[in-house]
Amino acid sequence: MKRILVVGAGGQIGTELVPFLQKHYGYDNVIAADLKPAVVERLSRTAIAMTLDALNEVEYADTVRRYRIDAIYNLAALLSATGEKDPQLAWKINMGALLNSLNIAKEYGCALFTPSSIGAFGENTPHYKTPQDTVMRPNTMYGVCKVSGELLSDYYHTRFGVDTRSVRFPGIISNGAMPGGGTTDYAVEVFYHAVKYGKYTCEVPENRYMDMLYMPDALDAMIQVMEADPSRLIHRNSFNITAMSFTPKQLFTQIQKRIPEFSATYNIDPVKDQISASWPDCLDDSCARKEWGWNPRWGLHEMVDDMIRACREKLLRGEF
Ligand code: AKB
Repeated sequence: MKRILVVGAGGQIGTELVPFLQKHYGYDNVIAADLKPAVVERLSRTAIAMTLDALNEVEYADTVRRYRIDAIYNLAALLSATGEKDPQLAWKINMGALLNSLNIAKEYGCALFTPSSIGAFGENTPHYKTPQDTVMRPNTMYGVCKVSGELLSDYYHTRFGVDTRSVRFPGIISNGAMPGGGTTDYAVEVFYHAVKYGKYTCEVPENRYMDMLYMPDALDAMIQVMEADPSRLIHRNSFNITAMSFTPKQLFTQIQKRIPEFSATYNIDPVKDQISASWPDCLDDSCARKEWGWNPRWGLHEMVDDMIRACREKLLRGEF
């Protein structure tokens, strides 16, 4: 059985990826690592957990050696809006964690998954049905890191034979840990606000389309791409994937249908406005479908039903 290390395990994706991997590979075969001791304390209630700074190559390599790790999921990163507040820090963390992961994967023969993003695209990219292989000239530091990361990961595969694989995540909607610092965060926050307060102020323009994915599909995607038959992979870093594309207004209309008292207002954040305007409206994910069988199960309506149900349950339990 494979042994997996999840780096940055306490974030939005890691919090749900760790139990998902445990179900797939066994509890003892999944190690959850995060920078923050308080987060590691939380993770350790349900997983083998440890403190790890992904920028410390010696400590990182030592962990991989000690636990005889076969595959790394490198989730350590600052997201798009936070990245614009301190671009140099975003480069340091996002590229530093990736470069260490690549070198350690090369040294110890590990497979490596590092998510890319719709943020890898930019204003000059075709926005409708954005092709798998197209213009990539992002104008955010997050996007610059994602494109650089895709190129580096492909380079380590062709030059050194490292088994690097990745998907370009759209906004991920989930009800485990909150996202933080992303442009697509509104699509998660709104559910908590709708259930608790019946209102929400959105920082993204009402008619701005962006691709989205519900967490169960994001989890499936990560395992599926990592377990895919390598002989079928024409691409590696990174695959377009999507399950739905909607505007804030369209999402809020669906919430209103289920919570009639809900109302939304807008207070546009200029940074999120500019970032979201430069991203695709909807991706073409046909290569992922063809090369490793990507086939999302959750659309807008099922996702909205499930998010409202989950947030109501959390509210009843006093969790927010
Ligand atoms: C963000 O909004 O920065 C992320 C992403 C789409 O990569 N959720």
